[in-house]
Amino acid sequence: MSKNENTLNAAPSSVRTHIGFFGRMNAGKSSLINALTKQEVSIVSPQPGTTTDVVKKPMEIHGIGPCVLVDTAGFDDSGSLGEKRAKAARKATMSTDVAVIVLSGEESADEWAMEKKWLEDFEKDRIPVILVLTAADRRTAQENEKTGKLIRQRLGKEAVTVSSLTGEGIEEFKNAIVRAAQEGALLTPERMILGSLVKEKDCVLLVMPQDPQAPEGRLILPQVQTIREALDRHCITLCVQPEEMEGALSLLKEPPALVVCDSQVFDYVSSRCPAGSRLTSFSVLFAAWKGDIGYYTRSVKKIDTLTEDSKVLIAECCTHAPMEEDIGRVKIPALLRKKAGKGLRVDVTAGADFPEDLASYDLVIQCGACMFNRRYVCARIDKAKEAGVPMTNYGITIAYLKGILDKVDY
Ligand SMILES: Nc1nc2c(ncn2[C@@H]2O[C@H](COP(=O)(O)OP(=O)(O)OP(=O)(O)O)[C@@H](O)[C@H]2O)c(=O)[nH]1
Ligand code: SF4
Ligand SMILES: [Mg+2]
Repeated sequence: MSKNENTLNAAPSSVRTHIGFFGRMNAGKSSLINALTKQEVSIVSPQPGTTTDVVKKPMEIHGIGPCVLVDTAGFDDSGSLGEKRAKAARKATMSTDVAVIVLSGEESADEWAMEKKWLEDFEKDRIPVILVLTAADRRTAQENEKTGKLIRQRLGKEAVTVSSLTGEGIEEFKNAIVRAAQEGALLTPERMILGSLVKEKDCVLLVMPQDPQAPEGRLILPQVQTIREALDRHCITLCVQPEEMEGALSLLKEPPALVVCDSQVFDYVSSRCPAGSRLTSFSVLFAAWKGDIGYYTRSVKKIDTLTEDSKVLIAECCTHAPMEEDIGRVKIPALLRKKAGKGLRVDVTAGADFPEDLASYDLVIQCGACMFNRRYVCARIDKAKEAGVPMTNYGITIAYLKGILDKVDY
């Protein structure tokens, strides 16, 4: 988490539009970000390969709202270190909502072959792309027009011509970002966290244990986001710890429209949930909000056919995951082994490392991905689908193993 996000007021990264800047070394990616933000976000130099790691800059763009600008290393970076950097740039595409491909114009020698491939890959993933022809100040107006025409012919798409040095075209580029973000939102409409489970004036009871594992002095992000959405949607929003659940219910004239709880206390809450209330868990809500709930619920049935010879991958998005560590590394493996046998192999990955060779797994179980955006989780799901591997997540797995999945609404 960046320092900027670490304040209570900043929008979390998971809800920000991620705008990724891609292109060859020295194309002018970092300069373009600096020109857009009017700040020294990334180091710029004439030396190819200056940006060696992904650099993220949270900012607000009028018309989009909170977003993150993601600078990457050149995708043509070669040599063993270079390949690593190019791979990191490729990884950054997983969370990209809007892709900017920066062209210096010098790639015309090989007719923008690399850019064309990247453009096609983004389009295949339904990610809106903006082509930017930069360094306009280095060419005459006529030359810019000629290069723009060649790009259009070769890539089948108009480029915005800019100069990061003089600021020419930057405003037009900003407008192109706003249009692309809106286009992206239309291509993959997001449901709200509470989906269609509630309407205005409904009562929502949130059961949230604040045990020693909970962070000191604050609520975890899924809880904060759900409370905020329930308030925005003008629901009557009650928050309790499990011990106070029955007390809260006894104060109400009618059962709440919806009860949302933490997956650890599902049994407890489910046994006390009034018949007239819908019941769900934060993890299930976030699975539906962030991922492909249909694929998750179909995939979870794979658990029934796991044996001692099977291999399961537990995939956590963070390297530091105090809340979920216990669930992913201890609880779920224990529950699976109880069902499939002690020999069941369970691998755990943490952070951005999502194995390339998913095909060797019988099932992938993803964490709640609370810190990550929908695009990132969907990119992981697409990889699993491509490899023909079932993939589900923590909340769905626990609900299924406890036999309560059919009692859960989403
Ligand atoms: N004249 C001019 N020079 C530019 C422009 N944009 C970038 N440059 C120069 O091009 C060189 C490379 O710019 P960077 O922004 O570092 O390029 P990059 O794509 O981030 O490069 P890597 O991080 O090495 O992959 C620098 O010397 C910049 O000053 C521009 O619009 N006009
Ligand atoms: S659910 Fe995933 S993203 Fe959220 S804290 Fe745990 S490991 Fe990180
Ligand atoms: Mg750079």
